[in-house]
Amino acid sequence: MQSNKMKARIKAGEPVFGVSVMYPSPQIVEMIGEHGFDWVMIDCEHGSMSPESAELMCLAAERRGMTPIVRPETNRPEVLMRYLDRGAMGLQVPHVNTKDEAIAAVRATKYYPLGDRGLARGQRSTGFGITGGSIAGYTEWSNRETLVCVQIEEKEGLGNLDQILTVDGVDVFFIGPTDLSQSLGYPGQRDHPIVKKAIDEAFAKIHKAGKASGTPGGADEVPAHVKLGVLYHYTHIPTFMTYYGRHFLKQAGR
Ligand code: 3PY
Ligand code: MG
Repeated sequence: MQSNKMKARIKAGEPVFGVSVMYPSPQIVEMIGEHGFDWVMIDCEHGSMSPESAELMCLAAERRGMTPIVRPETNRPEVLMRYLDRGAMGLQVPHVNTKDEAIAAVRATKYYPLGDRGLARGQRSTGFGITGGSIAGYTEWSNRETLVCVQIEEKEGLGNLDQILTVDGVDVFFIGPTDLSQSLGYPGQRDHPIVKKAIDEAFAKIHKAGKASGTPGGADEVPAHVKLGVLYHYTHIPTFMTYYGRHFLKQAGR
């Protein structure tokens, strides 16, 4: 059973860099690994992912030494378990708006005594039960190594941030600028002064509480995020394509 290198780095206060993929492709995950990224976010909330594809992409991430984190479509125990059992080493849970919702995400991710994730023997995450290790050893390992990230991306979540920050077992408090901009009444305008102020204040609160923060960002934004102390970063596959596609066509004279 492997250790979660990405979680260890965040705990040590070091930034980690990943790429989100919302299309079913283990090969794209492998290419991301060849670039040297720390982790991959397998996005089952948006895009066209199936649980079967997510499982193969978890395998591809492991094969290339990256941590597979899945974003489930919703914060429900049976959905979270579906990805953990298939090999996700952590979950990035969308639209967490209250303390109770954050507690529910932790409890669905962890086994006794930290939670009540459904326990079984034969799935990938237990090594299919083949090596015959103790169940107690497995649950301790899983509770220790599995990462929980909650997304604060609505006005309601921002309003409840102080309470959400008190929840034990959350490793990363993530600010989702796109949904937040919509929830604040400025869809897609993450640089609108009102949206920016809300995001800056949220980061300040998270850091003041001594907790790790996360947010997505492209190459132009990541230096400022690192400087601010954000630890959990990712960019998107379409961003890779946009940059090089534009560059190529410009070079070609279009
Ligand atoms: C958002 O910005 O809404 C996100 O969910 C980030 O991926
Ligand atoms: Mg979102």
